[in-house]
Amino acid sequence: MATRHRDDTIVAPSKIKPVQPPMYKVMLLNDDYTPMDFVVHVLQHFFNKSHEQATQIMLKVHTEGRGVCGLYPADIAATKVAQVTGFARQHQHPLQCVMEEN
Ligand code: TYC
Repeated sequence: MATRHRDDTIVAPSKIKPVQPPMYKVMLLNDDYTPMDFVVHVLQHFFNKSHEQATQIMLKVHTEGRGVCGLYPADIAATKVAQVTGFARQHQHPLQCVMEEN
């Protein structure tokens, strides 16, 4: 619908469709050494999951090999990957966090 401004300027509706940025899945990969409670903590702290959601995702990764933690634009996904990887290495865990175009 056209918008009439206070000075009577009429602005036609834009025909430009907003382009959605490409989204990336941030995923955790399973390994044999990272403690389960550490993975649950990571999911709560970096991906804002409840303890219950985090536990479900952790168990999915543990049994299926990988699991999605969230869907983000490229720059935010890359930041999550770097933060999780850095946090895991600080604690001497081999946990792998990767991103993949959706
Ligand atoms: N497999 C690990 C264990 O048995 C737990 C684990 C879950 C590790 C998820 C990584 O992304 C992961 N301690």
